[in-house]
Amino acid sequence: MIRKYRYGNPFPTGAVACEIAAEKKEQTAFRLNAEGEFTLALAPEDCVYGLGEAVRGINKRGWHYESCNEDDPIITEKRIALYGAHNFIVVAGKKGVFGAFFDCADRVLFDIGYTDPDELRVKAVADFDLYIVEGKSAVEVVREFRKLIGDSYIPPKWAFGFGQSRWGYRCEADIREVADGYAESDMPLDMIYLDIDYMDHYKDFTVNKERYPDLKALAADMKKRGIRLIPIIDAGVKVEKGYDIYEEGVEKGYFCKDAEGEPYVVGVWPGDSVFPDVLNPEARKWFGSKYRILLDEGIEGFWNDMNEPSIFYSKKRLAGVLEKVASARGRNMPLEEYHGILGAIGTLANNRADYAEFFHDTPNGTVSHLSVHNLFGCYMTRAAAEYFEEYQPDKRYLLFSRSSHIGMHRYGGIWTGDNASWWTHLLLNLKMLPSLNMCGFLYVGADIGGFGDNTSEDLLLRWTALGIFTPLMRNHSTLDTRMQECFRFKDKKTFRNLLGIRYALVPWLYSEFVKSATRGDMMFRPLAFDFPNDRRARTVEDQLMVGEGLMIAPVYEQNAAGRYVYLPEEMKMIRMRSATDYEETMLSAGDHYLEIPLTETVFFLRKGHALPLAEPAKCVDALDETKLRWIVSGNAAEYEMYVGNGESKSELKTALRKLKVPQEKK
Ligand code: MIG
Repeated sequence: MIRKYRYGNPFPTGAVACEIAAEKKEQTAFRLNAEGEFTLALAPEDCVYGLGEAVRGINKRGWHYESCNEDDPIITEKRIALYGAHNFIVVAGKKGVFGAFFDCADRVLFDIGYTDPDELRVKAVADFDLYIVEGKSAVEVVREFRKLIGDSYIPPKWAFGFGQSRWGYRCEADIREVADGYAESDMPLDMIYLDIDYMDHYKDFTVNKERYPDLKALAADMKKRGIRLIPIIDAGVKVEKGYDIYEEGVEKGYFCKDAEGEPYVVGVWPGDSVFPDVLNPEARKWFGSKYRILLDEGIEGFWNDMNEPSIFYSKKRLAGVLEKVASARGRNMPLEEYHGILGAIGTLANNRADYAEFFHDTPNGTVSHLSVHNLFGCYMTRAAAEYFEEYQPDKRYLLFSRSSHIGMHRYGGIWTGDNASWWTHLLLNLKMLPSLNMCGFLYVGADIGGFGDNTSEDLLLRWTALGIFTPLMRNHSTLDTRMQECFRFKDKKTFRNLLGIRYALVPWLYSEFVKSATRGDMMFRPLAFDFPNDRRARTVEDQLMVGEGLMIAPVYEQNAAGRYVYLPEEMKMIRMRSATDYEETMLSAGDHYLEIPLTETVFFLRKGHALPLAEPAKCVDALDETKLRWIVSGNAAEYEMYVGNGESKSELKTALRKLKVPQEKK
């Protein structure tokens, strides 16, 4: 059951897929306090879940959050906002369970027992719709909510393979080195990502001909080897005379404009840049159609970046700072002034005052960017998805974005941005998964091994062992860090085995993904969602339920020989050295200390469930889903599997099979 309440005259975000009428009389569990906050008393046992991409726990209690999409690569516990605006929470506890979605284009503040440990406070800074979602369980509440926001994006099946990325691959030879490195080490690979250096001077939809003389031939050659090239697209379009996309956009008025109606210029990777006005349907259509330029080169997937949108500086603000610096030249500068200059430089990037300086032409009139800031990444990704739909209605493309808003889950996935090679970020990766799924984002993953800073072999091994289970499985790192491709490390055998396990699991992962997407389920769930009456399960922050009946408990600490795992009930433990070399052991309910060496992956299967395993292959297209081995836990009769090559949308209508499962091996 969902009830809608309207407060004021909100800007339509597009988050909701089916319109429902607003209630006349307000009747929610919240109270409105003098500060305009919606408050709710929290009992000690109440848990608050949700908020998608955010720092800290699976249970969000004890901190405050703000949806205010921001590009800041230092992701620590002190952050209150990351790249996405996912304003949905589920409160579960003493008085039952319900969900609340604050559908607001502007910022929403969530104080979840931070100011007052026993109180939840939510405040939207602009007009909004509030949806109250009821259901018997958290799983049911999420299902209802997902009906409201519409079906999640389903990528092609090959996107469930493994991808290698790095900001710093310079040219075709580097790409070939990566492909060869994986092939020679007998490790599978489905995607190599092209970061901003493939472009000509960071110009969207161009290719640097010196670095990539023939992208089309390279893409075709790679595809023969089972590898797709996935280029990045940035939000900022270079200001340059003669650059067709810039000139066309200016002529048609498709870029965001300043108060005088001139294209608003900021500095991002290409230097002076302008933003396509993706909230203007015509401009959105136009920008989306540009992806065609790369589709024509044989490209089948993209990642959208810098779309908070990120601003390094605005022209105006930079001019002011440069003036200050110039005026200090040759003078004995007082230290206060020096600090003032440093401070001013520090406020150049992503300054909210700059977001107030430009405007969008929307069907609802001209609006300040500031008031719809959180929608930009969502609408940029929507631009691409809507074009793909128009161009090849039945084909599935890979598409994911850094910035997002609920609603974008229908158009693409997300990766969780600039993490670092820190053990704490391995755990954060795990914690974000259920929260993202609640908000509709199913095709998700983090930069495995860590984006910033130097990884270590053990961190990459442990992280890859978690990544095996995430739909988007990509190893990505930044400039000037240690090279991070699996084949560059000493224990190649274990990397090969880990990737082999991933590929063996692809038929299962894909099936669980599609089922979750089409049924409104979460692929990753907190233990408490599957075991609502288990008090202990509510406190588990480092294990997750995955798909039907599986549980993961990765090792996330350096030099740990293993870890404690909590089993809410008797389960089968699967200890894998490789996709074909594993042991199955029943474990009783309760706490177990398990030794888990770097060379092993351990997971658990509830009784009554079966897990199909394919023979590992060098890429997803080469997997043979007719030859399956089964791991069976207890009495399981059948398994619902989605078969097929997963390239078309229509295929899904006839791809569901009920497979008979063999008897459990004892
Ligand atoms: O300012 O394209 O999060 O994945 O490698 C940095 C370069 C821009 C940020 C993305 C990251 C990507 C990087 N980008």
